[in-house]
Formats: sequence, C-alpha cells, structure tokens
Amino acid sequence: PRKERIKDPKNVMRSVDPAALLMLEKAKEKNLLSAYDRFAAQQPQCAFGYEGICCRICFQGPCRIKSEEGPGSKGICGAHGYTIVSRNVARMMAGGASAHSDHGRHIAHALLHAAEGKIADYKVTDVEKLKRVAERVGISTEGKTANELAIEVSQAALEDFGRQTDEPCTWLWSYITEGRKKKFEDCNIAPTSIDRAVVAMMHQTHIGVDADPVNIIFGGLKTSLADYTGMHISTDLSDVLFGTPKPVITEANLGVLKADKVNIVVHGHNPLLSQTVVNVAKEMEAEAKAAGAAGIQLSGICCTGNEVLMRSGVPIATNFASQELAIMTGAVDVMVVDVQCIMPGVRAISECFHTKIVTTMDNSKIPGSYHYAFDEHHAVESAKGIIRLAIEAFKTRKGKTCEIPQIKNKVIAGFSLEALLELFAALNPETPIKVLTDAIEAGEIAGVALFAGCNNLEAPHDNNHLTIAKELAKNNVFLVGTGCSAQALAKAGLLAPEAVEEYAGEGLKSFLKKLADANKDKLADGLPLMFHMGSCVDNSRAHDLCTMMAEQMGVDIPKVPFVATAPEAMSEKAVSIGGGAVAMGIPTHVGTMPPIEGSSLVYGIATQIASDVYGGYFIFETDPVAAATKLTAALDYRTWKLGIHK
Ligand code: MSK
Repeated sequence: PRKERIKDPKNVMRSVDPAALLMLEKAKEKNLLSAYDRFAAQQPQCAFGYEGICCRICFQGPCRIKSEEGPGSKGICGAHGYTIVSRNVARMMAGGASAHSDHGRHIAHALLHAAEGKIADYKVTDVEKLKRVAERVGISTEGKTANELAIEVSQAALEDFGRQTDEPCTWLWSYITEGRKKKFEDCNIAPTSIDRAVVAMMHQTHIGVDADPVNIIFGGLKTSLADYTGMHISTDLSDVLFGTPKPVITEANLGVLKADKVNIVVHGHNPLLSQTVVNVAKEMEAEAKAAGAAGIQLSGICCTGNEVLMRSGVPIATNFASQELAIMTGAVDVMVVDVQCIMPGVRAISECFHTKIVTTMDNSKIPGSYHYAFDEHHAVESAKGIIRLAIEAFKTRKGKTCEIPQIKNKVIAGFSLEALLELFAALNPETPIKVLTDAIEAGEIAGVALFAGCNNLEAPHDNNHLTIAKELAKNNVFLVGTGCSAQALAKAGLLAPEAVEEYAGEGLKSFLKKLADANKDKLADGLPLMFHMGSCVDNSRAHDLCTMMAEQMGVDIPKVPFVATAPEAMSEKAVSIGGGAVAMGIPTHVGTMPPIEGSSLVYGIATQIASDVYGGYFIFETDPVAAATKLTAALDYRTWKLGIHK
C-alpha cells in the first residue's frame, strides 16, 4: 500500500466530508494552505522512514537498511532491520503511553487538590462514580466523606505512576479478567508503574541494549498496558470531577458555527480547562450580547471536543484532519487548545483571519499564539479571560463575511459504559450486559466493534471510518466509537437514529429497535447507529464493555466476539492503544500503515505471533471494504468457536 501512496502524490480524493470539501474549494480559490496541501507536498515520502528501517537512535546515523546483504544490510552498530523496526515502533508505544498518562496524572492532581480544599474551581461532582471506582480499586468507602475518599482514590492513582515495588498497576489489575492477569504475568508485561514502564522502554531501545525484536515488542506491550492504566485513570477521575456522561442530543460538522455569535472552539484532549470554559460561558452570555453578538457558540475539535460533547452536549465542529478548515470559515473567534493533536498549522492560518489561537498548557505552546497559563487554582479566571478575548475578537470580525458551510447532522452521544448499561437495563434490569451477549448468542448481532483513532491523510479524510462502519452495520455488528472516529461518523449523520434505518442489517435493526422501544421514555428520539463512548482515553470504557462481555460469557477476551479498528490511525497514542488492545486479546484492524513493513519478522510478530501468545493480533488492511470483511470474519470465527450458529 505504501508504494501506491508514493506513486500517487496528489491523493486525488482528499475527503468525503462535504463540509471539508467545500472549505477545500474555498481554500483553493484563496490560495490558503492546509494539511491536505502539505501532505501532497511531502510526497514522495522517505521510503526508509515509512517502512521503519531508518534508525536515528544514535547520531552515527541516520542508518538505513539499504540492501538484503553485505554491510548496507545493517546499521553501523550491526543492528538488523528487525531491531530497528521494533525499536522505532516500541518507542511510539512509549510516546503514546506518555501522552495519555500525563493527561491522567493532571486529572489525578486536580482531584487530589480539589478534595484537599487547595483549589476552589473543582469539586467531586459524581459521588456515586467515586464510590464505584474506590470499590473497584480496593478502597473501602465505609464512613468516608466524598473528599476523604477522593483523596485516597487520587493518591492510589498517583501511586500507579511512580510505584517502585513489583506489584502491577492497580488500575490495570482492578479492571481485567483473571485470564489476562495470568497471561500478563506469564509474559512479564504487566507494568508496575507507568513512569517506570516508559523509562524502561527508552532504556531497552537505547543503542546497544536490546536487539531481540520479540523482547522489544513485548516491552512495548508493557508500555501499552501502562497506557491503558493512564487512560483508565483519566476516564474514571474525569467522571468523578465532571460527571459520568449520559445521553445528549446535539449536532456535528462545520455548520454548527454561527456567524452572529461569538465562536469559541475547544481543541485538544484535557477537559480541565475546556469544561470550565463551557461552564463559565453560560454566565457570560450577557457580555457577549452587550458586544453585539447573539450569544456564545461553543464547539469542539478532537477529544477535548468529545469530552465536552459527552458531558455537556457541546456540538462537534470537526475532527483532526480538518481543524484548519474550521478557521478558514472566518467565523472562529478563539480556538483554545490544550494538549495533543493540535496542528501548529492552525496558528499560520489564523494569521489570515481575525482568529486568536490560545494555548493553555506549559508543555504545549505555539509561537505567535496567545498563552493563558492554565493552572487549576485559577481555572475560572483563565476561562473568563479566554471568553473575553473571544468577545473582543468577535468585535473585530463584525462586518466581515463568514463562509460557514451549512452542513451539520444530528448527533445522539454520551454513552459512557454506565449509560449503555442503563439502556440494556430497560430490557434486563438484573443483568444488563446479558442483553448484548444474548443477542450475540441468538445470532441477532454478529458481535461488537470498537472504532477508535484519528485521521491520516494517507487515506481520504473520513472515508475509511464511514465505509467500514457502514459495512459492519450491514453485517449486524454492534458499533461503539471514540475519538476522531466517532466524530467522523457524527459529522456524516451516523450517530443519528435515521442511520439505523439506512445502514443496519436486519438483525442489528431489530436489536436496536427493541432497545429503543424499551428506552422511549428516556430517549424519545431513538438510538444512533454507533454508540459514542467518548475521547481517546475513553477507550477504557470500551475495554470495560469487552471485559464485562467476557465475564458474562464465561470465557477470556480472546474468545469474545469483539474487534477493534483504527481506520485512519496516525498518532503514537493510536499505536499504544492498538498494542494494548492486542495484548488484551482483541483482533485490531489498522487502516493506515504503521512503519513496520521494513521487517517481515516484526510484521509477523504483530499479525501472527501476537495471536498465538495473546489471542489478539493486528490486521493491517488499507482497503476499507476488505478491512470490514476481515473484521466480520474475525467475529464470525469467534462466534463459530463458541458454538453459535447463525
Ligand atoms: S484526537 S489521537 S487525532 S483520535 Fe484524540 Fe483524534 Fe487521534 Fe488525536
């Protein structure tokens, strides 16, 4: 697939999102550049780097694997291609684990400081969730106030970052099956602490340390499980601070921007500031109106967008690949960004408009942007400052034309695991998860697929997400999603009930109809084709769903009809999430090629040896229709092994 990409630098179909296509047309007219143009300009990309056989770990290099034999077939130190490929990919896993976990650490500190009374702008919002988490991680709730419990829970979470003894991370061990615990112990891939797993991986892949690709990849899986731990901490403690999501009805795509309102777009991943902006914006409507605006319009991009969508119903503006296109509408007054997935390109494009880019985190600045140093002690103050900056920017926009594509779709989202189980409970109050597993056992649905991950312009923007989702729905697969994948479907209208009628196979349709009928009193609008479970870190919610299914079915995860797909993966976090899913025993499709094709041995470890050892494995398939066929086959194989005949 990579060779085709290099031969086709123009990547003719750039997006399947009609709003993005409209903006790309306008960009062309005005000669505005975006990631779509830069992708084409980067072609042909370096084949050595693309295949993972470029080593830059020491600066005798870069070394490239140039031939099959002779001195050019190894790095200067003698590193084989398989060592170079595995070191590179394992370092990606460590990078992803660092990003998710640092986010989790930030949330844990905020909860601890709020509970200790050191910060006033946050508090324990969801006491029931706090109790559930405490019980799950083995902390007694008896006779403790919410703050006392929150202190113990956040301290236990922080211990998972820096433990120096050899017990596995609490958040990992508390949420997985007994079978997985044994497997991780046998393979020595259970992290004892997040920071240690990442440091160990950086050491293991230093020049002249580990040359064994299996050992390196297994070390990478340990960082992936550290990543899982950090994601789970982020999800749990965000729910405690801001509330566990419940179903919300909202909209998605660039049409959610409003020319007559102050448009504030929140972008990145960490809900600490963005949720405060959302909360404070309600109080500042009057200030916006005094400036001549019809009000404040909030919208989101990437996973900060997902966090505030899930808890407050804030509409989605767009997803990763098209973030610059939102600014090209001329309607965005402030884009407030925190960490991860923020293209530095947003700053350059904002120069052509009145838009202000506001960075907020010490570790994530863009030269030339406004920086509001965010600390949780002054969250409300920072949020107010940012909203006032947006109101000022709105004043300078008055009289200028906005070119907002009038394209948006209805979205039903907010399906935390708790919310999903509540839907099931309407049919089976005793054992809600049985509603799902019974439907699989009856052959009504083929299994469950988790859609995760990013956009990668190697594939036409959003095309893989939509094609695979439609194909799987047609084949009666129950769909859950997170991140930019769920946003792709939201923008295209697949998180609206109408999509069920249009795309679901007969079995899935009848299953969703029963569920919708039983929940009519709570969700009169019906149910979506895919259940949006949240941001990237909320893949932990989907993992918990899979674990519950395993426990209900009385098997370990490698036997559960559950698959995952990252149709347009691109980030280190995606590599880490993928590694974790495979270690958990889940067949995991990736629709854009990670840099591993330079070693058939590493490719084999990912696609076959992983399966033999963990029961989960990677499926690399860039054709979305073929990918859907392979995912359906993986589900069918598992249902057949369970003795379920459709
Ligand atoms: S934002 S990691 S592009 S999903 Fe979570 Fe989207 Fe991927 Fe970033």
